Amino acid sequence: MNDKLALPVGTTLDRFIMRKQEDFPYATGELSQLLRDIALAAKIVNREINRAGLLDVTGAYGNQNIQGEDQQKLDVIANIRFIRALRNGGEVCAIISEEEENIIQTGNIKGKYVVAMDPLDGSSNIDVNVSIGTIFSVYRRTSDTGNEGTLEDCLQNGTRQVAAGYVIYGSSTMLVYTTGHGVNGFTYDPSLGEFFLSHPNIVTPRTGTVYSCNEGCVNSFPEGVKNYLAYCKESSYSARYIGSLVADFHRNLLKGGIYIYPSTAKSPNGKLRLMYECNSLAFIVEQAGGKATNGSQRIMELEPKELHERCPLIIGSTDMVDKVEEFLKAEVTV
Ligand code: AHM
Ligand code: MG
Repeated sequence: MNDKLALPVGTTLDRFIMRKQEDFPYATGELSQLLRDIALAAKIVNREINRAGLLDVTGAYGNQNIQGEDQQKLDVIANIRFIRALRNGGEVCAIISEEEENIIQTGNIKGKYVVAMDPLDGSSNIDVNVSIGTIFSVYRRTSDTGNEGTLEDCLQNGTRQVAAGYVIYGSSTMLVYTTGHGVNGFTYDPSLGEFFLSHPNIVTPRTGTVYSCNEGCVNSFPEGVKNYLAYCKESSYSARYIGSLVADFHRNLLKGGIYIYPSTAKSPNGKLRLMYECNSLAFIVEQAGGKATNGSQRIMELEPKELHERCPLIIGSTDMVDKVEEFLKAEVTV
């Protein structure tokens, strides 16, 4: 037999999840099912995004979310798709979403998990064919099963995540996730309708030469961040800012670099949301050997007080994040 005529297509996400489950003798398969539900929704959202320009689903929806931001039609569509997949899957009792003011009860009172998500991040890039993403975190509920999910179930700190991941809808679509045992990335093959393992065991470089932030707001950045940016320029680093967190994060994760969204005059607590964006990416970056802080505290140890709370985010290669913290400390002690 000449195997070279038909090379293997590789490991599918489903098979990978199943194999990983076998590593845990008491695993019941519920988390595996949940991850598969997310992958299914991601495929559907990927289809909607690919056809967006043809289906009149670009542009504003004509509504604002709880944060007063204009919702795009695709924000709303992605929100519906993920909620529906998780509700149908049955493993999740409650969902919190950047697009919804309150906890979404799925009706699956026996579900052991809650999910926090930003169904479509990078809204300003939706209409212009620039990469956008989905971000999610999974927590085990703390209340007893048999009842609806509670606020306490949803407001756990990032160290309690049992899984986290993102989907990047880019030049190719990828799903990257962790369950606390390293980070693995899967690339979507649209012709087969499957995600395949393409980036096993992602380890982020310890340092890098790329910094990502919205420098248009630099005048209201904290002094320590301004000083770090001056240091980046003196060091001839490259600036790369897509304005889609998932895309900027993904590039820096693979190549080394740092993403910074600090406090600004417009957003005194930063713009990004602790529960929907920061915790999930913090878990992933740490699992890949990187670091995430709000400037003085580890993101995953922040105790959330409300669903839609924001925090400054400094995330990426460990040495670079350490350097920003040094500059911020120097600012405080001067
Ligand atoms: P969104 O959740 O409303 O899409 O906002 C989050 C996005 C991030 O993806 C991105 O990094 C950031 O907002 C860009 O903000 P800015 O335009 O202020 O630089
Ligand atoms: Mg977002």
